[in-house]
Amino acid sequence: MKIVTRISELPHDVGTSVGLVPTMGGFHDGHLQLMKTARAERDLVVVSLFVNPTQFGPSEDFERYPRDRDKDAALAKKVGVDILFAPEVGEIYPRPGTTVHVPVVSTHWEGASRPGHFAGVATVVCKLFNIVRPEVAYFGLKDLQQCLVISRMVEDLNIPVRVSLQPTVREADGLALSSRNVYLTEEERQLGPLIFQQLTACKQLLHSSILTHDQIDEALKQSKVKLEDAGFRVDYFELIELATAHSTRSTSMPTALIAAAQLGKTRLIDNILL
Ligand code: PAJ
Repeated sequence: MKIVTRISELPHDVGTSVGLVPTMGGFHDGHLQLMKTARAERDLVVVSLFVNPTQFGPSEDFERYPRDRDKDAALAKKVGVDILFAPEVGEIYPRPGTTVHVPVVSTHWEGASRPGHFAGVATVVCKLFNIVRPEVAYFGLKDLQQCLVISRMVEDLNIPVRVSLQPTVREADGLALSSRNVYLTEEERQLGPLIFQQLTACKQLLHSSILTHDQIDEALKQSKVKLEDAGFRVDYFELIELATAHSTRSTSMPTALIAAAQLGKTRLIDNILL
């Protein structure tokens, strides 16, 4: 595996089918599963490792975000990654520049709680697509709204990349793997799986019979209350339609239940497709 920090050092016009896995490091099995899938499907696998400053708010964890390039490089090498692209901030952002704003799917949820977050994500991912020029780019459904934002950007801007969305990798008890799980205390770690339990319970309820709008409202509220009672500060627990990432009370089109909650100092997000 080659570690590359300069855009100019990346191979050009390799003529093979390139797979890109964009990441911010702190690799866990969720990241590694994306790399393994890319490895199985593509000739050349490029993983980007870049803690992107533009997607962090001023009071967020950019400075303390887990960074261990050597450890990440060893893990990536083990799963057969060809190139680890780990640029410095100045390589990606040599000056304040053009930004990408994705409408509709960016506005609510993570977009509302973290102003500017999705513009930062869309801008860096658009740049990575143009820098690496992959045939396929792999993303995890763990960050469902991010998947919707990137898919919409690719469609709207006619970017010649296929976006491949991969299932969420979980701990045995249901907690979605996340680089931020390292922030959880032991007690918080025990509580963590309750988010996925509530998402699953709510999904079962929605599938068990045709519910009225009021009954769906009530089911969402109950899940929220259960999480709050356990000690979470719930940001949202919602039913959304995938086309717009806006709330819905109908399950006749593709939808998902999405949740975000603060546990101590850590913000956890999760979702389940219906
Ligand atoms: P990061 O949080 O490092 O995640 C990199 C990729 O791993 C994303 O596609 C994310 O959805 C996926 N991922 C994280 N946890 C996962 C899990 N438990 N199961 C499956 N996939 C998982 O997401 C980002 O970085 C950044 O926003 C990025 C897209 C790299 C732009 O900076």
